[in-house]
Amino acid sequence: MNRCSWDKMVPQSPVTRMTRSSRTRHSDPAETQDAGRGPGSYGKRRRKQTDSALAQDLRHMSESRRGSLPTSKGKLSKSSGGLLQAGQSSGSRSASSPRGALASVARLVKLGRCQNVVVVAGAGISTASGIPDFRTPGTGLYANLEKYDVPYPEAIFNIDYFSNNPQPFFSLAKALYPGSHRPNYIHYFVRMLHHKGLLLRMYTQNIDGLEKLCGIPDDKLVEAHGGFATAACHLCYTVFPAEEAKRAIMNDSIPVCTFCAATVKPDVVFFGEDLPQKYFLHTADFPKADLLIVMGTSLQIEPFASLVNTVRSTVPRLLLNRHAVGPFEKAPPRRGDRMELGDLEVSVRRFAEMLGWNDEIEELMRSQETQAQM
Ligand code: CNA
Repeated sequence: MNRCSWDKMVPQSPVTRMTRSSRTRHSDPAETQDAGRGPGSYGKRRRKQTDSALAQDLRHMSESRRGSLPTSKGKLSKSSGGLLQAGQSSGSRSASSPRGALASVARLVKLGRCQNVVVVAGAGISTASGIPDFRTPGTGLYANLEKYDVPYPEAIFNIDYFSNNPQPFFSLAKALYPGSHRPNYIHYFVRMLHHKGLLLRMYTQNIDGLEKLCGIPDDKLVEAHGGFATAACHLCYTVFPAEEAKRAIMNDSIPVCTFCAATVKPDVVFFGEDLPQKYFLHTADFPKADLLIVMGTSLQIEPFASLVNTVRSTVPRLLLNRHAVGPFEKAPPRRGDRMELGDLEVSVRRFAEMLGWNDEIEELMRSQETQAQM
C-alpha cells in the first residue's frame, strides 16, 4: 500500500492514523468552510436550490418536532425523517409517514439536485452477504472473539499486539479473506449510483472487497482501511506478493518478510497505522458533495468517523443504519439530516423503489452474479 507522511503533505489533516473514537464531539468544519465563502462554483445558487427543496421537508420536520415528547432524560428521541416520541418505532413512523427520510431525499435526487453523492459505509453493508460486523451484539465479531484468545476485542487489529502475536489476526483473516462472499443489493445500489453518474466517491471502511466485486470502479472507491489485495512487511513495509501471503495464512503459517524477516501482513489498516494515500481524496470530495449517504457504520473509528462532519452545513445527510450514530445521535438534528432506521437492505430497497431503480438494480445484480458463477 502506498503510504506517505501525511503530516508533511496534508497539514490540514491532523489525524491520519486509525484510532478508536474518543467520542468527543468535533466542531463542525463545514460551518467554518461555509463562513465567508462567496457564490463560487458550488456557492449560493446551488445552496439556495437545495434549501428551497428542503424547505417543505423542514416544515414537516418542525411540525413533527412540535408533536414529539421529551424522553425521561429530557431529550427528544429521533427517528426516520424527524423526531419521534420515545418508544415509537422508526419502522412504524417511516411506514406511515408520507414524507419520510427516504422519500424526501429521493425527491431531491429525482429533481436532479444530487449530482455529487458521497457514500460513507461500514461493516453493516456486508452483513447481508454473511459477513459479521464488529459491534452488533451477539453476532458481531467483537462478541465472538473468545476463539481468537485476545485480551480485549480491538487487540486483534492493534499493530503492537500483532507485532508480538499475529496469530489471532491471521485466524480472523482466514474468515474475512475475499473469495467466499458475494456483494448484496446494497453494494449494487451504490454501483447504480455510479451507473447514473451521481456517485462522486464511495468511502468504505470494509476490507472484504465486495465493493470492487460488484463493479464499483477503482477511481470511485476509497478503501479507507485497506484490504487484502496487497501485502507488506508490518515493520519495514517491503512489499510482499499478496497471493503468497494468502497461501501462507490459509495454511496456518506465518508469511515472513524477505528483507527483514518480520511478519508480513495484508494491507488492512490497524489501529495506530497510517491510512492509505487515497483516503485524502476526502479533502476535495466532501466539500464538493451535494448529498452524503452514511450506511452500516457505528462511526466509532477515527479519523473516518469525522468525515461525515466535513460536508457543507447545507448538504443533506442521510443515515441508513439500525440505530442512530455519530452526529445523528444529537438532538436537535442538523438542518437536512435524515435517518431511516432499521434493516439496511430493506431501507435501501425501499429507497431504490422510490427512485424507480429497483428493476435495473435487480437486473444488474442478476447478470453480474450469474457471470460470477460461470
Ligand atoms: P461496526 O462498528 O460493527 O458497525 C456496524 C454498524 O452497522 C452498526 O451500527 C450496526 O448496527 C449496523 N448494522 C449492521 N448490520 C446492519 C443491518 N443489516 N442493517 C442495518 N444496520 C446494520 O462496523 P464499522 O464499519 O462502523 O467499524 C469499522 C471497522 C469494522 C472497520 O475497520 C472494518 O475494517 C471493520 N470490519 C469490516 C468488515 C467487512 O469488511 N465486512 C467486517 C467486520 C469489521
